[in-house]
Amino acid sequence: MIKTVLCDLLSIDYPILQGGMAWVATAELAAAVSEAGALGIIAAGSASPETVQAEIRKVRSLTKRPFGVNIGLFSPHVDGLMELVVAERVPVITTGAGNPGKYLPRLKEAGIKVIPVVASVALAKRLERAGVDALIAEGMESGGHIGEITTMALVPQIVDAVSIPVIAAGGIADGRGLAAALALGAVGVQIGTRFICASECTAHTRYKNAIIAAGDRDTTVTGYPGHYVRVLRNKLTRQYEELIRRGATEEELNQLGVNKLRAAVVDGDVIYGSVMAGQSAALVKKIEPAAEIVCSIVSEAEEVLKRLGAVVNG
Ligand code: TUI
Repeated sequence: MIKTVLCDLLSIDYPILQGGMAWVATAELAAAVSEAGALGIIAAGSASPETVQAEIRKVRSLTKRPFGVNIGLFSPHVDGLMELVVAERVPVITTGAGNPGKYLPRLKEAGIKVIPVVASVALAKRLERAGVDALIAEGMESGGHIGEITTMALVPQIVDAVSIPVIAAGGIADGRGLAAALALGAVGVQIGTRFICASECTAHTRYKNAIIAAGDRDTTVTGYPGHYVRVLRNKLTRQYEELIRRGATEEELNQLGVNKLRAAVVDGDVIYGSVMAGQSAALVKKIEPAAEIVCSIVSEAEEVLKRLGAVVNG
């Protein structure tokens, strides 16, 4: 049994959070992950507060266990979403792609656990001072919007810089990754890509199959400093590279990405859509229930840690 302070902090059985992936992390996936004893998370993405409220109520109809909501600071609805999680008494929120500092007093007053994703030591220190409950240190192996430091290098630096619990993310898909994260000083992991391939995840089957088919070199990073996005290579990424060669402006590059994540996740357009996935895609082998993903990660991590214990003692 792997229990850490994260299990007590969030009232969960296993120290695993499901990534808050826009369009992918719906009520169905979040409820299945929470039912399995990890923390399921609904991603607000760019949805309206009304839409997210319906998702929160759906999760509550599917599970009595704790769950979270992920709010990206890029959302045009960020103020309304923060009000919504307070009104709905959501137990946990994670944030991404920015600094949630100005919302913290209101969230803490409402008793919400706040766990921002950070990609740098500087922001980790600032948010610890501002009073967040824990941090997700996300390496550039992750899918979607990423920073510039790898998980292996970032996690121990953030662990050394703060006294609050640190959760590792980026490149983790199995029990070996969980064991490694614990070795780096993290108290748990956030996993995105593997949960896309959960049976309960409503993402299009072509999206899931693209992840399963991916090999070690099949992701690429598009964007420009401050706006890097990791996706599976396809015709969209080749069009993007062509625009870069022609010296396109940031505005033209952004234009190419508009609505492309939805096209991939909802319509299954894995050719011209934005198939966000982490480097761990190559570790994902099949579509299976969220409970089996959680159980196999935990039991594999237990085996790895036992084996490593024997290496030291034997
Ligand atoms: O947020 C993510 N991953 C995402 S969001 C997303 S939707 C989107 N699509 C296209 C463009 C932009 C967004 C897809 N994937 N992960 C969490 C994360 N946060 N990764 C990196 C960061 C981050 C970066 C800078 C967090 C804070 C930060 O701080 C900047 C500052 O204000 O200091």
